[in-house]
Amino acid sequence: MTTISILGLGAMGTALANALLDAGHAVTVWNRTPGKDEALVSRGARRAQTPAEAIAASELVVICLVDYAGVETMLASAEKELSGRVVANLTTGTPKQARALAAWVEAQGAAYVDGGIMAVPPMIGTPASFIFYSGNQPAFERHKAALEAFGDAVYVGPDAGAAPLNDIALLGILDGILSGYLHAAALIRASGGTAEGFTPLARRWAESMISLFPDLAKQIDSGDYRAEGGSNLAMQAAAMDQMVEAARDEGVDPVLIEPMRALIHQRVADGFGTDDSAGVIELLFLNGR
Ligand code: FVH
Repeated sequence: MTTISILGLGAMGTALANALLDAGHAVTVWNRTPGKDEALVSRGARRAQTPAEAIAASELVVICLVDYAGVETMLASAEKELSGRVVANLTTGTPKQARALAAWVEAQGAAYVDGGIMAVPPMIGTPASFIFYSGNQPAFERHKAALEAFGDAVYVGPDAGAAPLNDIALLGILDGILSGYLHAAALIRASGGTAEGFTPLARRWAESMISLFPDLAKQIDSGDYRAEGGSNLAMQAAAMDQMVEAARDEGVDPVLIEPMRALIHQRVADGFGTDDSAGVIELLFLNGR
């Protein structure tokens, strides 16, 4: 069993620390505001008074604060203790922030691994939880078994920015699904139905649409969006006009579906009306594909 320090005992940091204790590791904890460590200490965790003390206690240092600004300030206060440690930073951030922090941490003589947590606190340590990791691969491999106490550890490459990139990509899918479901449920509620009654059908539809991802991926990677017997964009532009009109008729603001409608119309206006909808992706690349 490894000795591991956890810095940041919010909802997520506390769940991570509990998962390590469940797995039998020796755990040292630190949190900026005192008092959040009581339950963990009563389970056997050791309390550190400062970030420097927590970092000095273990080779593997797991950080989970609310943002990178906090992480940077905290690590700067413990600069001297970093040499020889492995910093696994599971704080949500951007790829750019992760790369800059990785360079700084490695310049202090420590190894940097970034993490993107694809779970909410109650899921940590269950089979439903997975975490993207990127950055220093030897350091990741050395501590992979311990990190798996949190959930499946998925390494996505040596670029420290790769974990947050995958994290925000999947969060984009979450937002899309949530937007679609809220729009649909608003329509059902506004016309007297219940979200609960409608949800089994919504789920069936969502599952069959998700099964289209591999076909969409082939089109996106090849850049060949021809609709062969499928659903062309000109037809979809007309259908989206009806969806927007129907929403207003039923007393629902179409704000969540308007952006996609605008993109589909743009793609048709650009001369791609006979293509499939995956071609809309070409309008998203700010610097070319
Ligand atoms: N909770 C969730 O559902 C999501 C799931 C996916 C991943 N996120 C990310 O995890 C990071 C931490 O989230 P959290 O849920 O633990 O957040 P809080 O419960 O609000 O706790 C925040 C902790 O951060 C500490 N903190 C904030 N600023 C500083 C700072 N300048 N210096 C030191 N520590 C700081 C805060 O300390 P305190 O307020 O208790 O003193 C908490 O320990 C986050 O990136 C999510 O996006 C969670």
